[in-house]
Amino acid sequence: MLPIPSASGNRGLSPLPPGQREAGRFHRFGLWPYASRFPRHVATPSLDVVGAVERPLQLRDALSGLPRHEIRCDFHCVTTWSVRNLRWGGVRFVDFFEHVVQPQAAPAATSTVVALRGQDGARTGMHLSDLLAPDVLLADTLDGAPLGIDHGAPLRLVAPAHYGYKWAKHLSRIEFLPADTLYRVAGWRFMDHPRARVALEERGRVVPGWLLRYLYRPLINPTAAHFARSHRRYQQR
Ligand SMILES: Nc1nc2c(c(=O)[nH]1)N[C@H]1C(S)=C(S)[C@@H](COP(=O)(O)O)O[C@H]1N2
Ligand SMILES: [Mo]
Repeated sequence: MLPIPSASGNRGLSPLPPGQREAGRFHRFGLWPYASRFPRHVATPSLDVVGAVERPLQLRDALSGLPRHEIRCDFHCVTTWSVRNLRWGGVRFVDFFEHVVQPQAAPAATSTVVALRGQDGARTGMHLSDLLAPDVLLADTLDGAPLGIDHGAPLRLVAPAHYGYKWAKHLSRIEFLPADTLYRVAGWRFMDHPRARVALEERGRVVPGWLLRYLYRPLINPTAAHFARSHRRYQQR
């Protein structure tokens, strides 16, 4: 298991990024409607690779055969709460891309945007160049244990330099798109910045990041409570 240094820093080493505050716990979180949508397949991290590729893939176990890594990093939700020093395990996206996607699927060279979709139907997208950063993981463990339903089982993206809404949970499909394609997003488009870099406070489109801080903060407690309630109901089924 190879540790990867993270740009986002660990406890005590760096101040929180602009506008962020440390939360007491790692909430289950997201857009309201997704609170009660849960993945159907949790046994293995299966993943479809589609879009501008020569050969679409339906992988039963996306991480198999690839080198495993661990990373310690902070998590920053766009609504301004952060948790520090989480330990994620999985496979680097860049390794998955170079050893599986490129040889098997052969994505078009013009495809520089990747749409990410979860089993719950949540959608976002990232620049391929951001996904290829050395600290981006396809993660299946958190703090040494298998990823739970609350934090994205069976597979989620971990992208330390980007806001939490890019960390697709229950990841089930990645779609290669030409650079100028508008991928579908969960929620309203203004809420999804194409890069969403935490250090630059790219919280959303059009509306400046510092202003979104104040619009989002009142939503944190009710949203976290709603997600926790839905999760409890799911566990009691
Ligand atoms: N599939 C899926 N991925 C998702 C979401 C979601 O609702 N569904 N919410 C996003 C948002 S807005 C945040 S802040 C983080 C929250 O991750 P957590 O629930 O592990 O804290 O997941 C992101 N990834
Ligand atoms: Mo979020």
